Amino acid sequence: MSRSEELFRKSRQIFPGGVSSPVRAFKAVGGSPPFIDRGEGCRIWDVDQNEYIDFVLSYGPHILGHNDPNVLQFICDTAKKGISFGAPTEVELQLGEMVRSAFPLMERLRFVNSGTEATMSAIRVSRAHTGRTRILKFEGGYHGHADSLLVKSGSGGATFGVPDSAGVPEVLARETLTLPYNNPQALRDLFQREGDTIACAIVEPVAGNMGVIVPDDEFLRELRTQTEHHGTILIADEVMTGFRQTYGGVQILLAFEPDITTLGKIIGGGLPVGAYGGSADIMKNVSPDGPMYQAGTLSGNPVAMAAGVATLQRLKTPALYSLLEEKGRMLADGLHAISRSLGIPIRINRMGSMMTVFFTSEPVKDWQSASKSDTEIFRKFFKECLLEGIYLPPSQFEAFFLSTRHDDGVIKESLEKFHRALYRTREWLDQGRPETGN
Ligand code: HOZ
Repeated sequence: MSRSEELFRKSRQIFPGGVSSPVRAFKAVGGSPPFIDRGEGCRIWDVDQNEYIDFVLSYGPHILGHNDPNVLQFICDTAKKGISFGAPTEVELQLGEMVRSAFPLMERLRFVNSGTEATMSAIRVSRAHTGRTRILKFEGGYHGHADSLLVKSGSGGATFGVPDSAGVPEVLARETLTLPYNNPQALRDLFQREGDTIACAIVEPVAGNMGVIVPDDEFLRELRTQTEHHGTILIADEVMTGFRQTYGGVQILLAFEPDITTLGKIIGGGLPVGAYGGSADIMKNVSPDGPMYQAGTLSGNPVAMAAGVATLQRLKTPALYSLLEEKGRMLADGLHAISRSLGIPIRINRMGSMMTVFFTSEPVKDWQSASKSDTEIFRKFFKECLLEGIYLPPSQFEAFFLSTRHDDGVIKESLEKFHRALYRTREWLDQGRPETGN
Protein backbone atom coordinates (compact mmCIF):
# COMPACT_ATOMS: atom_id res chain seq x y z
CA MET A 1 0.00 0.00 0.00
CA SER A 2 1.38 3.42 -0.91
CA ARG A 3 1.74 6.12 1.73
CA SER A 4 -1.08 8.08 0.02
CA GLU A 5 -3.39 5.08 0.23
CA GLU A 6 -2.51 4.58 3.87
CA LEU A 7 -3.17 8.27 4.67
CA PHE A 8 -6.44 8.19 2.76
CA ARG A 9 -7.57 5.11 4.69
CA LYS A 10 -6.93 6.98 7.96
CA SER A 11 -8.50 10.19 6.65
CA ARG A 12 -11.71 8.36 5.84
CA GLN A 13 -12.03 7.62 9.56
CA ILE A 14 -11.85 11.33 10.34
CA PHE A 15 -13.31 13.33 7.47
CA PRO A 16 -16.46 12.63 5.41
CA GLY A 17 -15.16 10.96 2.26
CA GLY A 18 -11.65 11.39 3.67
CA VAL A 19 -11.43 15.01 2.50
CA SER A 20 -12.13 18.64 3.35
CA SER A 21 -13.85 19.33 0.00
CA PRO A 22 -15.73 16.64 -1.96
CA VAL A 23 -14.25 16.76 -5.48
CA ARG A 24 -10.76 15.99 -4.23
CA ALA A 25 -11.88 12.56 -2.92
CA PHE A 26 -11.56 11.15 -6.48
CA LYS A 27 -15.01 9.56 -6.18
CA ALA A 28 -15.90 10.43 -9.77
CA VAL A 29 -12.71 8.98 -11.22
CA GLY A 30 -12.05 6.13 -8.82
CA GLY A 31 -8.94 5.25 -6.90
CA SER A 32 -7.26 6.95 -4.04
CA PRO A 33 -6.11 10.59 -4.25
CA PRO A 34 -2.38 11.24 -3.98
CA PHE A 35 -1.57 13.16 -0.81
CA ILE A 36 0.45 16.15 -1.90
CA ASP A 37 3.65 16.87 -0.07
CA ARG A 38 5.05 19.91 -1.90
CA GLY A 39 4.88 22.04 -4.98
CA GLU A 40 7.29 24.14 -6.97
CA GLY A 41 6.45 26.12 -10.10
CA CYS A 42 4.14 24.03 -12.27
CA ARG A 43 4.96 20.74 -10.50
CA ILE A 44 3.78 18.96 -7.38
CA TRP A 45 5.07 15.85 -5.58
CA ASP A 46 3.05 13.43 -3.52
CA VAL A 47 4.12 11.72 -0.30
CA ASP A 48 5.33 8.71 -2.32
CA GLN A 49 7.63 11.03 -4.32
CA ASN A 50 5.62 10.78 -7.53
CA GLU A 51 5.99 13.95 -9.60
CA TYR A 52 3.12 15.57 -11.50
CA ILE A 53 2.70 18.52 -13.82
CA ASP A 54 -0.07 20.39 -12.04
CA PHE A 55 -3.08 21.59 -14.05
CA VAL A 56 -5.23 22.06 -10.95
CA LEU A 57 -3.16 24.75 -9.25
CA SER A 58 -5.38 24.64 -6.18
CA TYR A 59 -8.41 25.12 -8.51
CA GLY A 60 -7.05 28.34 -9.91
CA PRO A 61 -5.27 30.60 -7.40
CA HIS A 62 -1.71 29.67 -8.40
CA ILE A 63 -1.54 31.60 -11.64
CA LEU A 64 2.16 32.19 -10.81
CA GLY A 65 2.75 28.53 -10.05
CA HIS A 66 3.63 27.14 -6.63
CA ASN A 67 5.97 29.02 -4.32
CA ASP A 68 6.49 32.21 -6.24
CA PRO A 69 9.48 33.71 -4.39
CA ASN A 70 8.04 37.25 -4.16
CA VAL A 71 4.72 36.01 -2.85
CA LEU A 72 6.41 33.77 -0.29
CA GLN A 73 8.72 36.55 0.85
CA PHE A 74 5.88 39.00 1.42
CA ILE A 75 3.83 36.35 3.24
CA CYS A 76 6.78 35.64 5.57
CA ASP A 77 7.61 39.30 6.17
CA THR A 78 3.99 40.05 7.01
CA ALA A 79 3.52 36.95 9.20
CA LYS A 80 6.57 37.87 11.25
CA LYS A 81 4.78 41.05 12.31
CA GLY A 82 1.76 39.11 13.57
CA ILE A 83 -0.62 36.69 11.97
CA SER A 84 -4.01 38.14 12.84
CA PHE A 85 -5.32 41.09 14.82
CA GLY A 86 -9.05 41.35 14.17
CA ALA A 87 -8.34 45.01 13.38
CA PRO A 88 -7.77 47.03 10.20
CA THR A 89 -4.30 46.80 8.65
CA GLU A 90 -2.47 48.78 5.99
CA VAL A 91 -1.91 45.72 3.78
CA GLU A 92 -5.67 45.18 3.65
CA LEU A 93 -6.15 48.71 2.37
CA GLN A 94 -3.35 48.14 -0.14
CA LEU A 95 -5.09 45.06 -1.59
CA GLY A 96 -8.44 46.86 -1.53
CA GLU A 97 -7.00 49.72 -3.58
CA MET A 98 -5.42 47.31 -6.05
CA VAL A 99 -8.68 45.40 -6.51
CA ARG A 100 -10.71 48.57 -6.91
CA SER A 101 -8.37 50.08 -9.45
CA ALA A 102 -8.63 46.88 -11.52
CA PHE A 103 -12.43 46.65 -11.05
CA PRO A 104 -13.68 50.23 -11.27
CA LEU A 105 -17.30 49.10 -10.82
CA MET A 106 -16.42 47.87 -7.32
CA GLU A 107 -16.63 51.35 -5.80
CA ARG A 108 -16.86 49.79 -2.34
CA LEU A 109 -15.81 46.27 -1.49
CA ARG A 110 -15.45 43.97 1.48
CA PHE A 111 -12.98 41.15 2.02
CA VAL A 112 -14.25 37.78 3.24
CA ASN A 113 -12.59 34.38 3.55
CA SER A 114 -13.85 32.47 0.52
CA GLY A 115 -15.76 32.68 -2.73
CA THR A 116 -18.75 31.12 -0.97
CA GLU A 117 -18.85 33.95 1.55
CA ALA A 118 -18.51 36.47 -1.25
CA THR A 119 -21.48 35.18 -3.28
CA MET A 120 -23.59 34.53 -0.19
CA SER A 121 -23.03 38.13 0.94
CA ALA A 122 -23.62 39.51 -2.56
CA ILE A 123 -27.03 37.86 -2.56
CA ARG A 124 -27.86 39.13 0.88
CA VAL A 125 -26.98 42.71 -0.01
CA SER A 126 -29.02 42.41 -3.22
CA ARG A 127 -32.02 41.28 -1.22
CA ALA A 128 -31.46 44.08 1.28
CA HIS A 129 -31.18 46.69 -1.47
CA THR A 130 -34.18 45.61 -3.53
CA GLY A 131 -36.47 44.33 -0.78
CA ARG A 132 -37.09 41.27 -2.99
CA THR A 133 -36.28 37.67 -2.13
CA ARG A 134 -36.12 35.67 -5.36
CA ILE A 135 -32.83 35.13 -7.12
CA LEU A 136 -31.85 33.79 -10.52
CA LYS A 137 -28.93 31.49 -11.30
CA PHE A 138 -28.03 29.35 -14.28
CA GLU A 139 -28.10 25.56 -14.55
CA GLY A 140 -24.64 24.12 -13.98
CA GLY A 141 -23.45 27.40 -12.46
CA TYR A 142 -21.66 27.01 -9.14
CA HIS A 143 -21.24 29.89 -6.75
CA GLY A 144 -20.07 28.16 -3.60
CA HIS A 145 -22.17 26.24 -1.15
CA ALA A 146 -24.53 28.77 0.43
CA ASP A 147 -28.05 27.31 0.73
CA SER A 148 -29.73 29.50 -1.90
CA LEU A 149 -27.10 28.59 -4.47
CA LEU A 150 -27.10 24.81 -4.21
CA VAL A 151 -29.85 24.51 -6.77
CA LYS A 152 -29.00 22.95 -10.14
CA SER A 153 -25.39 23.58 -9.22
CA GLY A 154 -22.21 22.67 -11.04
CA SER A 155 -18.80 21.61 -9.67
CA GLY A 156 -19.15 18.85 -7.04
CA GLY A 157 -22.96 18.98 -7.30
CA ALA A 158 -22.73 18.13 -11.00
CA THR A 159 -19.89 15.68 -10.46
CA PHE A 160 -21.72 13.58 -7.89
CA GLY A 161 -25.23 13.97 -9.31
CA VAL A 162 -26.50 16.08 -6.39
CA PRO A 163 -27.09 19.47 -8.03
CA ASP A 164 -29.88 20.15 -5.48
CA SER A 165 -28.32 19.56 -2.11
CA ALA A 166 -30.13 17.84 0.73
CA GLY A 167 -30.54 20.07 3.73
CA VAL A 168 -31.56 23.17 1.79
CA PRO A 169 -35.04 24.09 3.03
CA GLU A 170 -37.64 23.83 0.30
CA VAL A 171 -38.93 27.30 1.09
CA LEU A 172 -35.49 28.68 0.35
CA ALA A 173 -34.80 26.58 -2.76
CA ARG A 174 -38.13 27.78 -4.15
CA GLU A 175 -36.78 31.32 -4.10
CA THR A 176 -33.98 30.33 -6.49
CA LEU A 177 -35.05 30.40 -10.12
CA THR A 178 -32.87 28.72 -12.73
CA LEU A 179 -32.46 29.06 -16.47
CA PRO A 180 -30.17 27.41 -19.00
CA TYR A 181 -26.88 29.24 -19.61
CA ASN A 182 -26.46 30.93 -22.98
CA ASN A 183 -30.17 31.13 -23.73
CA PRO A 184 -31.27 34.75 -24.28
CA GLN A 185 -34.83 33.82 -25.22
CA ALA A 186 -35.37 32.00 -21.93
CA LEU A 187 -34.15 35.15 -20.16
CA ARG A 188 -36.57 37.37 -22.06
CA ASP A 189 -39.47 35.05 -21.26
CA LEU A 190 -38.70 34.82 -17.55
CA PHE A 191 -38.12 38.55 -17.06
CA GLN A 192 -41.25 39.43 -18.97
CA ARG A 193 -43.29 37.18 -16.67
CA GLU A 194 -41.71 37.88 -13.29
CA GLY A 195 -38.67 40.12 -13.64
CA ASP A 196 -40.02 42.65 -11.14
CA THR A 197 -39.89 40.07 -8.34
CA ILE A 198 -36.24 39.06 -8.77
CA ALA A 199 -33.67 40.58 -6.40
CA CYS A 200 -30.60 39.50 -8.31
CA ALA A 201 -29.21 37.35 -11.08
CA ILE A 202 -25.86 35.70 -10.48
CA VAL A 203 -23.74 34.45 -13.36
CA GLU A 204 -20.22 33.24 -14.08
CA PRO A 205 -19.45 35.51 -17.08
CA VAL A 206 -17.30 32.64 -18.32
CA ALA A 207 -18.65 29.48 -16.74
CA GLY A 208 -16.04 27.28 -15.10
CA ASN A 209 -17.92 24.88 -12.89
CA MET A 210 -19.72 22.78 -15.50
CA GLY A 211 -16.41 22.68 -17.23
CA VAL A 212 -15.48 25.86 -19.09
CA ILE A 213 -18.21 27.46 -21.19
CA VAL A 214 -17.65 30.74 -22.97
CA PRO A 215 -20.80 32.88 -23.19
CA ASP A 216 -22.43 34.06 -26.39
CA ASP A 217 -22.37 37.85 -26.63
CA GLU A 218 -26.11 38.01 -26.92
CA PHE A 219 -26.62 36.07 -23.69
CA LEU A 220 -24.64 38.48 -21.51
CA ARG A 221 -26.06 41.51 -23.34
CA GLU A 222 -29.63 40.30 -22.81
CA LEU A 223 -28.91 39.52 -19.17
CA ARG A 224 -27.70 43.09 -18.62
CA THR A 225 -30.63 44.59 -20.50
CA GLN A 226 -33.30 42.57 -18.71
CA THR A 227 -31.87 43.01 -15.21
CA GLU A 228 -31.44 46.74 -15.70
CA HIS A 229 -34.96 47.12 -17.04
CA HIS A 230 -36.48 45.23 -14.11
CA GLY A 231 -34.40 46.69 -11.28
CA THR A 232 -32.71 43.34 -10.68
CA ILE A 233 -29.14 43.47 -9.41
CA LEU A 234 -26.66 41.71 -11.67
CA ILE A 235 -23.87 39.82 -9.91
CA ALA A 236 -20.80 38.73 -11.88
CA ASP A 237 -19.20 35.80 -10.10
CA GLU A 238 -15.57 36.28 -11.05
CA VAL A 239 -14.16 34.03 -8.34
CA MET A 240 -12.55 31.89 -11.06
CA THR A 241 -12.06 34.48 -13.79
CA GLY A 242 -10.89 37.47 -11.75
CA PHE A 243 -7.27 38.27 -12.70
CA ARG A 244 -7.20 34.96 -14.64
CA GLN A 245 -7.83 36.38 -18.13
CA THR A 246 -6.51 39.89 -17.75
CA TYR A 247 -5.36 42.22 -15.00
CA GLY A 248 -8.86 42.66 -13.56
CA GLY A 249 -12.07 40.99 -14.60
CA VAL A 250 -13.16 39.09 -17.63
CA GLN A 251 -15.97 41.69 -17.46
CA ILE A 252 -13.50 44.13 -19.04
CA LEU A 253 -12.78 41.80 -21.96
CA LEU A 254 -16.48 41.05 -22.47
CA ALA A 255 -17.66 44.65 -21.95
CA PHE A 256 -20.00 43.29 -19.29
CA GLU A 257 -21.06 45.73 -16.58
CA PRO A 258 -22.42 44.03 -13.45
CA ASP A 259 -23.74 45.81 -10.37
CA ILE A 260 -21.84 43.57 -7.98
CA THR A 261 -18.70 41.49 -8.53
CA THR A 262 -17.53 38.57 -6.42
CA LEU A 263 -13.90 37.49 -6.27
CA GLY A 264 -11.73 34.82 -4.66
CA LYS A 265 -8.88 32.49 -5.63
CA ILE A 266 -6.19 34.63 -7.33
CA ILE A 267 -6.77 37.71 -5.13
CA GLY A 268 -5.67 35.57 -2.18
CA GLY A 269 -2.59 34.19 -3.90
CA GLY A 270 -3.42 30.71 -2.56
CA LEU A 271 -4.58 31.76 0.90
CA PRO A 272 -8.29 31.93 1.81
CA VAL A 273 -9.67 35.26 0.53
CA GLY A 274 -12.88 36.36 -1.13
CA ALA A 275 -14.35 39.78 -1.85
CA TYR A 276 -17.62 41.28 -2.94
CA GLY A 277 -18.29 44.81 -4.02
CA GLY A 278 -20.27 47.12 -6.23
CA SER A 279 -21.61 50.64 -6.45
CA ALA A 280 -21.40 52.81 -3.35
CA ASP A 281 -25.19 53.01 -3.46
CA ILE A 282 -25.64 49.23 -3.13
CA MET A 283 -22.77 48.72 -0.71
CA LYS A 284 -24.06 51.41 1.69
CA ASN A 285 -26.46 48.69 2.88
CA VAL A 286 -23.58 46.73 4.40
CA SER A 287 -23.03 46.93 8.17
CA PRO A 288 -21.92 49.13 9.89
CA ASP A 289 -22.98 51.71 7.25
CA GLY A 290 -26.30 49.97 6.72
CA PRO A 291 -28.63 47.27 8.05
CA MET A 292 -27.35 44.24 6.08
CA TYR A 293 -25.13 42.27 8.46
CA GLN A 294 -22.01 40.44 7.39
CA ALA A 295 -18.81 39.94 9.37
CA GLY A 296 -15.74 37.74 9.86
CA THR A 297 -13.12 37.35 12.59
CA LEU A 298 -10.41 36.52 10.06
CA SER A 299 -11.71 38.68 7.18
CA GLY A 300 -8.95 40.83 5.71
CA ASN A 301 -6.36 38.66 7.44
CA PRO A 302 -2.99 40.38 6.92
CA VAL A 303 -1.09 37.28 5.80
CA ALA A 304 -3.75 36.46 3.21
CA MET A 305 -3.85 40.11 2.12
CA ALA A 306 -0.07 40.05 1.68
CA ALA A 307 -0.30 36.97 -0.54
CA GLY A 308 -2.88 38.81 -2.64
CA VAL A 309 -0.88 42.02 -2.91
CA ALA A 310 2.31 40.22 -3.95
CA THR A 311 0.41 38.12 -6.49
CA LEU A 312 -1.29 41.11 -8.09
CA GLN A 313 1.99 43.03 -8.16
CA ARG A 314 3.53 40.20 -10.18
CA LEU A 315 0.52 40.00 -12.50
CA LYS A 316 1.10 43.58 -13.59
CA THR A 317 4.05 42.36 -15.69
CA PRO A 318 3.41 43.43 -19.29
CA ALA A 319 2.65 40.60 -21.74
CA LEU A 320 1.98 38.08 -18.98
CA TYR A 321 -1.59 37.45 -20.08
CA SER A 322 -0.73 37.20 -23.78
CA LEU A 323 1.90 34.60 -22.86
CA LEU A 324 -0.71 32.63 -20.90
CA GLU A 325 -3.05 32.84 -23.89
CA GLU A 326 -0.28 31.51 -26.12
CA LYS A 327 0.35 28.55 -23.79
CA GLY A 328 -3.38 27.84 -23.60
CA ARG A 329 -3.61 27.84 -27.38
CA MET A 330 -0.55 25.59 -27.72
CA LEU A 331 -2.01 23.08 -25.30
CA ALA A 332 -5.49 23.09 -26.85
CA ASP A 333 -4.14 22.85 -30.41
CA GLY A 334 -1.87 19.98 -29.39
CA LEU A 335 -4.70 18.10 -27.68
CA HIS A 336 -6.94 18.59 -30.72
CA ALA A 337 -4.25 17.21 -33.02
CA ILE A 338 -3.66 14.16 -30.79
CA SER A 339 -7.35 13.35 -30.43
CA ARG A 340 -7.90 13.72 -34.18
CA SER A 341 -5.00 11.37 -34.94
CA LEU A 342 -6.45 8.78 -32.54
CA GLY A 343 -10.06 9.25 -33.62
CA ILE A 344 -11.33 10.26 -30.17
CA PRO A 345 -13.88 13.04 -30.55
CA ILE A 346 -13.32 15.89 -28.10
CA ARG A 347 -14.47 19.46 -27.67
CA ILE A 348 -12.14 21.86 -25.91
CA ASN A 349 -13.72 24.96 -24.42
CA ARG A 350 -11.07 27.48 -23.53
CA MET A 351 -10.60 31.04 -22.51
CA GLY A 352 -6.95 32.00 -22.07
CA SER A 353 -5.32 29.76 -19.49
CA MET A 354 -8.50 28.00 -18.37
CA MET A 355 -10.00 25.11 -20.33
CA THR A 356 -11.99 21.88 -20.27
CA VAL A 357 -11.73 18.86 -22.53
CA PHE A 358 -15.20 17.36 -23.11
CA PHE A 359 -15.51 13.90 -24.65
CA THR A 360 -18.26 14.68 -27.11
CA SER A 361 -18.43 15.73 -30.76
CA GLU A 362 -21.18 18.31 -30.15
CA PRO A 363 -20.54 21.93 -29.15
CA VAL A 364 -20.79 22.46 -25.39
CA LYS A 365 -22.66 25.65 -24.59
CA ASP A 366 -24.77 24.93 -21.50
CA TRP A 367 -25.27 22.33 -18.78
CA GLN A 368 -27.41 20.12 -21.00
CA SER A 369 -24.67 19.78 -23.63
CA ALA A 370 -21.89 19.56 -21.00
CA SER A 371 -23.67 16.66 -19.33
CA LYS A 372 -23.55 14.72 -22.62
CA SER A 373 -19.79 14.41 -22.34
CA ASP A 374 -18.77 10.77 -21.98
CA THR A 375 -17.65 10.74 -18.34
CA GLU A 376 -16.49 7.10 -18.63
CA ILE A 377 -13.90 8.20 -21.18
CA PHE A 378 -12.97 11.14 -18.97
CA ARG A 379 -12.43 8.74 -16.07
CA LYS A 380 -10.13 6.51 -18.13
CA PHE A 381 -8.27 9.50 -19.56
CA PHE A 382 -7.86 10.99 -16.08
CA LYS A 383 -6.35 7.77 -14.69
CA GLU A 384 -3.96 7.41 -17.61
CA CYS A 385 -2.89 11.04 -17.18
CA LEU A 386 -2.20 10.47 -13.50
CA LEU A 387 0.00 7.47 -14.34
CA GLU A 388 1.87 9.71 -16.78
CA GLY A 389 2.46 12.32 -14.08
CA ILE A 390 -0.23 14.79 -15.16
CA TYR A 391 -2.44 16.08 -12.37
CA LEU A 392 -5.90 17.09 -13.65
CA PRO A 393 -9.02 18.05 -11.73
CA PRO A 394 -10.71 14.74 -10.84
CA SER A 395 -14.00 15.72 -12.44
CA GLN A 396 -15.28 16.30 -15.97
CA PHE A 397 -17.00 19.43 -14.69
CA GLU A 398 -14.00 21.45 -13.54
CA ALA A 399 -11.39 23.48 -15.41
CA PHE A 400 -7.70 22.86 -16.18
CA PHE A 401 -5.51 25.86 -15.33
CA LEU A 402 -2.14 27.00 -16.57
CA SER A 403 0.38 29.09 -14.69
CA THR A 404 3.16 31.36 -15.85
CA ARG A 405 5.50 28.48 -14.92
CA HIS A 406 4.05 26.18 -17.59
CA ASP A 407 6.64 27.20 -20.17
CA ASP A 408 6.96 25.92 -23.74
CA GLY A 409 9.08 22.95 -22.61
CA VAL A 410 6.45 21.95 -20.04
CA ILE A 411 3.64 22.23 -22.58
CA LYS A 412 5.63 20.03 -24.98
CA GLU A 413 6.34 17.50 -22.23
CA SER A 414 2.67 17.56 -21.21
CA LEU A 415 1.52 16.94 -24.78
CA GLU A 416 3.78 13.86 -25.01
CA LYS A 417 2.21 12.57 -21.80
CA PHE A 418 -1.31 13.41 -23.01
CA HIS A 419 -0.54 11.55 -26.23
CA ARG A 420 0.42 8.38 -24.37
CA ALA A 421 -2.62 8.71 -22.06
CA LEU A 422 -5.00 9.18 -24.98
CA TYR A 423 -3.32 6.36 -26.92
CA ARG A 424 -4.08 3.95 -24.07
CA THR A 425 -7.60 5.39 -23.83
CA ARG A 426 -8.01 4.57 -27.54
CA GLU A 427 -6.84 0.98 -26.92
CA TRP A 428 -9.31 0.66 -24.05
CA LEU A 429 -12.13 1.93 -26.29
CA ASP A 430 -11.10 -0.55 -29.00
CA GLN A 431 -11.25 -3.37 -26.44
CA GLY A 432 -14.86 -2.41 -25.65
CA ARG A 433 -14.15 -0.45 -22.46
CA PRO A 434 -13.12 -3.31 -20.14
CA GLU A 435 -13.61 -2.70 -16.42
CA THR A 436 -10.36 -1.36 -14.96
CA GLY A 437 -11.20 -1.58 -11.25
CA ASN A 438 -12.55 1.13 -8.92
N1 HOZ B 1 -15.17 24.07 -8.49
C1 HOZ B 1 -14.62 24.37 -7.20
C2 HOZ B 1 -14.20 25.77 -7.18
N2 HOZ B 1 -14.54 26.57 -8.27
C3 HOZ B 1 -13.53 23.42 -6.89
C4 HOZ B 1 -13.02 23.48 -5.51
C5 HOZ B 1 -13.69 22.55 -4.56
O1 HOZ B 1 -14.91 22.36 -4.63
O2 HOZ B 1 -12.97 22.01 -3.74
